[in-house]
Amino acid sequence: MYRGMSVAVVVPSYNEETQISKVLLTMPDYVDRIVVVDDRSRDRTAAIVEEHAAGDERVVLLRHETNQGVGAAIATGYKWCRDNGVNCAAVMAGDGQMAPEDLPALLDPVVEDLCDYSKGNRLFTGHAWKKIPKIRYLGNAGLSLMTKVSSGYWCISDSQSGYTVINEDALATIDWDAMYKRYGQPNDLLVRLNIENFRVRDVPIEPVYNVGEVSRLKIRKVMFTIPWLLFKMFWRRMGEKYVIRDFHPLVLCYAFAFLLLLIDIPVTARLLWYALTSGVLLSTNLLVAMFLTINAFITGLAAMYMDMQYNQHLSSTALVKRRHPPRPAAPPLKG
Ligand SMILES: Nc1nc2c(ncn2[C@@H]2O[C@H](COP(=O)(O)OP(=O)(O)OP(=O)(O)O)[C@@H](O)[C@H]2O)c(=O)[nH]1
Ligand SMILES: [Mg+2]
Repeated sequence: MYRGMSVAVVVPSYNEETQISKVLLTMPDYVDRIVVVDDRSRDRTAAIVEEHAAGDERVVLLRHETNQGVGAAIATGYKWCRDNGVNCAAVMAGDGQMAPEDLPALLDPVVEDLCDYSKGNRLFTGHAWKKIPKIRYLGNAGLSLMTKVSSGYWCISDSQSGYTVINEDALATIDWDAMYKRYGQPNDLLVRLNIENFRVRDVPIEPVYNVGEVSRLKIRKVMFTIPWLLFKMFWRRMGEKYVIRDFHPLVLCYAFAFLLLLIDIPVTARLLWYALTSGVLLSTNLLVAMFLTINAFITGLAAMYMDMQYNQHLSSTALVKRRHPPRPAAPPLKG
């Protein structure tokens, strides 16, 4: 129990035989359940977890029959938490890159009902640039920017951080089977949370690297798959939030800006082609390209501004409490 709330930590694990013991042994005492999801590891991960479970009754081992990806492993853990009456579910990777000392700071805003989902942000610390491998830092910064646009959580960054805490309301609401199954899971979840108007907060945490972890993240792959996921989820959010559940003209502005951009690309390409191959600057073509670019830019900015205003209360640092009736004391966990 942490401040009167039951806490489970979901630990997605794939081939973590060298790391998993440390994660389990350093788990704070106030954690009620440690839900390790073995994603069909080919090494001794599951056997090691079973050994720990024999001596620590908090450890629950769930096993996937086939490897499904980190997002799917988290979804399995979340469903267990939802079905077993957990109040707050944290995620800590099985590779030991999440410092247990940071967990109270992530739990506090959720326990105090200041937000529904808190996530670690490794970019706040002054030494993030030195501690995080450069290519990861830059990739993360780019994806964070795209995730702001896609998710509507404009005050949130370090979108790739997997150190998070979610409350029971959100656990019960999100369709975990539909969540993205691989590395884009944190991005996908942020968009889903925004569609449901859940409050999200960033909490500064320490970046942890070189603790024996082996990252299987392939940058060349995720630099295409995650932006594509974000693009699709963006339009889904627009449709769900501003057309189906509510209406806001910002969706028209975004659609118009996108359409203008689509026309602008071949027009500008034609202009450049003529300029480079024959040295001729086609004046009508130039005017049309300028008109399209400026209008797409202004309309896009206006849409962003309206989206920011609409969602500000959901990720502002001055989050307000929801007016829930007082919570009853947490019942004993089922699992
Ligand atoms: N790569 C990978 N990890 C998985 C899978 N299923 C579960 N995991 C776990 O997901 C966690 C995160 O995976 P990592 O590959 O370290 O990715 P990351 O920590 O987000 O990224 P890095 O900053 O590169 O370490 C680890 O605890 C893995 O054991 C899977 O199918 N593939
Ligand atoms: Mg890792």
